[in-house]
Amino acid sequence: MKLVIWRILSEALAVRSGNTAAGGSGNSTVFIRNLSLSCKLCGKTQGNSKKKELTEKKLTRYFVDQRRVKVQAGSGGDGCCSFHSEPRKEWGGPDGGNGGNGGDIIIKVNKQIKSLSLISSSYRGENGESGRSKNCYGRNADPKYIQVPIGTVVKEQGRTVADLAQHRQEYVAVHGGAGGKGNRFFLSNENRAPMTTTSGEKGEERVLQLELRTMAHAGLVGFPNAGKSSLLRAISNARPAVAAYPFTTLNPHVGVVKYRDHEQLAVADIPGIIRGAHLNRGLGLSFLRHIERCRFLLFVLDMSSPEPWDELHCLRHELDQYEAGLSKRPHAIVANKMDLSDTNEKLEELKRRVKQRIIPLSALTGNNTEELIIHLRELYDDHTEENPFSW
Ligand SMILES: Nc1nc2c(ncn2[C@@H]2O[C@H](COP(=O)(O)OP(=O)(O)OP(=O)(O)O)[C@@H](O)[C@H]2O)c(=O)[nH]1
Ligand SMILES: [Mg+2]
Repeated sequence: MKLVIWRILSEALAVRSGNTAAGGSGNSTVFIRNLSLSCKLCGKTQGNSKKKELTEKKLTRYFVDQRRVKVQAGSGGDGCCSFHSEPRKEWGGPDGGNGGNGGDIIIKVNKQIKSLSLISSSYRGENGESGRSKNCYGRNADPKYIQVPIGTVVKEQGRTVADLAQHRQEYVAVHGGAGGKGNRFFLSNENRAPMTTTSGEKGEERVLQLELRTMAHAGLVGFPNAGKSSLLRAISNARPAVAAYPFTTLNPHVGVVKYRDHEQLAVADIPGIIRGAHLNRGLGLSFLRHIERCRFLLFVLDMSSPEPWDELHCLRHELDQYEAGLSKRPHAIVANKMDLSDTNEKLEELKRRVKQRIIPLSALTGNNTEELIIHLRELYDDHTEENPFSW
């Protein structure tokens, strides 16, 4: 490669000197500039590498939050039946080696992975090698890893068998079969020439359900169009799609709010919830499941709606119907769209009806978002001991 570049450069210099000799001094600079334009590095500095943001439609294709997988571990290698024999050593005795163990299949957490989209529907472990003559043992098969994101729950027939909440945590889904024994293993004083061998055991087989629950410190819960995605954009680095129609967000997005002392807090934008979500209406149950994994909740109310307190009541009802006491999690109420007219009267009415703290703000203008950021930190500091997950 270096040689080729060197050749091109030397040819370029040759042309340049030729041109100068012919009196065409202007051409040489043009030639060299063209050469540098074709270089990738220069393309980058000119801003060609700016990536387009993924649209919500594309994100749906990439984000998968549950998968059914069939896992079958590798079988053990067979034991070998052989007898040693060489010139002048006619009765060398049994020397058949044992087979190697089959490979396990291990589910392992990798924090770089964000969804279950790369998980296949079935996995098969490697088989162990068979034993060979001259007492050679077969090689044990290497385990096969299935990489999953943090917050994956492994279920078998609806029963949770593993809850993977830490980076690099592992769960051995199926064990490989043990290798068989060669005839050397059966050598004894009673039997000096055993012919017995055993074959390798079959690897275990299971059908597992992998489910992903968004794990964030805070979850934004609200009706469609309440401004959850706009709020996440306003307080964090995440860039979920925002539009004036319901169900813009089809997948949860997680953004990180950073504090001066380098503490980081994850906030999840959860797709809109409607009446009857606990009966799987709208985007339904799959998203109530994500809320279950948030340590505290932020109820986002659209203050331009006719009765925001009714929205709040309905949201709490849906959460409680899904899981009793879910709406009692530490929470705050965010009164959004306060930049619009007639919202102040509704805020007063909301304060009269609801005793909890209400944070009025506008996600669009960014007005009073600091109060929410500070309150988030207070919630986080107050409930650190309850944290079952480490970030
Ligand atoms: N005036 C005003 N408009 C807002 C505010 N916050 C959000 N909006 C608008 O409300 C509309 C919906 O906002 P989104 O952030 O997409 O709402 P969402 O809750 O994420 O909606 P879904 O993803 O459909 O559940 C958009 O047109 C926003 O521009 C606000 O504070 N003031
Ligand atoms: Mg949204």
